[in-house]
Amino acid sequence: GSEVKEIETYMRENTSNDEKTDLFGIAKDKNVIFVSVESMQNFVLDEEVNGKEITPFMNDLKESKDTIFFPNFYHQTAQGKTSDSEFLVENSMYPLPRGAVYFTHASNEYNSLPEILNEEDYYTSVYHANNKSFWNRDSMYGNIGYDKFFDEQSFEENEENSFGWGLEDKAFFEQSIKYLKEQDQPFYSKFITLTHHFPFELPEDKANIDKYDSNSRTLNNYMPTARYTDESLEDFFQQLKDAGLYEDSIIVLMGDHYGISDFHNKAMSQFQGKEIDGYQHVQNQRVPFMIHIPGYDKGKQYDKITGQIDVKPTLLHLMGIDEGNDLSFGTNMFAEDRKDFIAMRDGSFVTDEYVYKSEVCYDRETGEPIEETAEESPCAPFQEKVEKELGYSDSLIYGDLLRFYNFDDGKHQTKEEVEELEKSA
Ligand code: GP9
Ligand code: MN
Repeated sequence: GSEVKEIETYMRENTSNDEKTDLFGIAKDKNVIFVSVESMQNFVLDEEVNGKEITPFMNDLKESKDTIFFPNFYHQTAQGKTSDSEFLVENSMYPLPRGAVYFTHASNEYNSLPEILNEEDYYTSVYHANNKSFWNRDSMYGNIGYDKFFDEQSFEENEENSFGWGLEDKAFFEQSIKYLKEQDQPFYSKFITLTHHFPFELPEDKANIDKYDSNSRTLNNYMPTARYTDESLEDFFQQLKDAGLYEDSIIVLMGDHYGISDFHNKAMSQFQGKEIDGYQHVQNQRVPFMIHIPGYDKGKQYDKITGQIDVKPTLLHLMGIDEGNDLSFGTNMFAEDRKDFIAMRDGSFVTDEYVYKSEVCYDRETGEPIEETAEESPCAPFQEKVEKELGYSDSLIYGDLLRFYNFDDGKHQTKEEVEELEKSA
């Protein structure tokens, strides 16, 4: 009881989201189409292989007058990979330091995005052409209130349209439209792509750019599959227009996590033309995050630091839904007054001025390590805050502490009261 009180107080003081900006409610009553783009990292944006753009569609989309783009948006996932990114977005809590929270704590009490949206009369669904129990999604989705999961059984796979992990993204989007059209509106629908996944294999006749040429087969393969998925997104936008769904929707694109690990640093350093030290490693954890609002016309790029932890309060803000008694570790990306760090699950972090990784504090602007002096490192105060926040998130999950907090009235419940409620339910 007292622990959840302490954590709630911390969240109210450091990560509350009641500031209203001009964008509050801009997506009110619109459909939200959220696309989780498998393994997509920012380092391919605006880059080429043999004179051909890797991601021409996303390159244009981020510059569109109808798009808000956050180039300094970081993934914050750990071993739970895609499922960790889903957990971050749905709950604005951190995934666990070990294991996948989707497996280990799927029946906890949460106040997840789909549950909040259901109360606001949204229809909520997930589209993903994989086995429904992968990452224990079927259990978790049921617990956090999705109305429907269109898993691989909703799709038709054949020799032509599947390889590697299964149904290819182009067929996945194309086949989804018929279901999407039938959904009650407004809806919140999450799409999880799959083709651009390790080991990034693609039949040659589906590749429209060359592989990269380095000592890493993985990085080499990464380029044509990134291009393939970029093309599938372009097709999807067109399909949404053709189906008459585009105008009444906002479309959010987010990379779920890195696809290129540190094993490929040599090849990455060749591609990026710089050494991959701790600083560059952290910078490479940036993944695409764009909010496309048809007809918005005031699109721009926000350079501030943001992360997956911030997505839930940001979406609720755009949808015009008050924070009320909700709790989150993230802060609305549009707010002036925001928490001043983005924490990674391994304890590294980014602030306006610093990047911290493996006990080195780097100047964020120059990428140079800050000279050791007798004085305390400027990263030290942030290090403490990051540890505290990650620890609080872990405590909530390990102890299933949100059971003791009533999201309807913001009051705390004793163990006895919770047991009474559970009995009567
Ligand atoms: C599997 C897909 C990929 O369903 O989400 O999982 P990942 O390996 O990226 O976590
Ligand atoms: Mn993934």
